[in-house]
Amino acid sequence: MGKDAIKIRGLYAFIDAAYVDLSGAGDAAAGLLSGGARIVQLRAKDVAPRDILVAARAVREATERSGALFIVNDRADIAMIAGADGVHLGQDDPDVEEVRGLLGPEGIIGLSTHDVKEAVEAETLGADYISLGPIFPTRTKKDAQTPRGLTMLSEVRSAVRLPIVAIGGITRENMEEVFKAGADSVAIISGILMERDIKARVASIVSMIDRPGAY
Ligand code: 3NM
Repeated sequence: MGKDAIKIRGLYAFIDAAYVDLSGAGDAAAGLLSGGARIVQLRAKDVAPRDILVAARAVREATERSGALFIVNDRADIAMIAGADGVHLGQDDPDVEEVRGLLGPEGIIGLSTHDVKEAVEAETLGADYISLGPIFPTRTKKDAQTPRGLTMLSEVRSAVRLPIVAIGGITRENMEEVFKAGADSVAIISGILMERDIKARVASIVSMIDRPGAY
């Protein structure tokens, strides 16, 4: 997929091993995609790389079929082997420049940021998008920092041109204010994966985002 076609906006959905049994990753991806998700990240902390790869291949197949973007959390190696569109890095992962050397100019590289300084740095380093979080309190990320709030999101919006994926405690109910504060995209993990019917939840989120004049 060429970079021109990349649109990091709207819903940024997840298959997170903390909520989804990875042996069913392909089915979970199908649920997200049939609900209308266009970006899917595979996030699997504390899972054997071999098992992440099997899941990544299943998610790649499903996302490929529907033309959605597929991003792997942390692992550039697994992203490359599975043919993902890109990788999402944390501040402790190898540098954006080094990973760019592996993925090439077409690979999408996202970087987690937590304040204006990190966001500006990410832009300088050549990231394709940033996440900013946690916006609100979250239980999904064990080592999450203190909530950043909507004011910091607005400050980061003013400081960078990169697409901003807001993350942390975002739900269907509060996402409107997050978009209004300057997010291009909202990452929602537990607010989707803890639902009994993830397809229906995604569909309702996507229809709110896509409605004419939304945000
Ligand atoms: N990263 P939920 S917060 C994966 O602050 C992640 O960078 C964060 O999960 C950050 O939507 C977070 O369930 C967890 O709150 C988001």
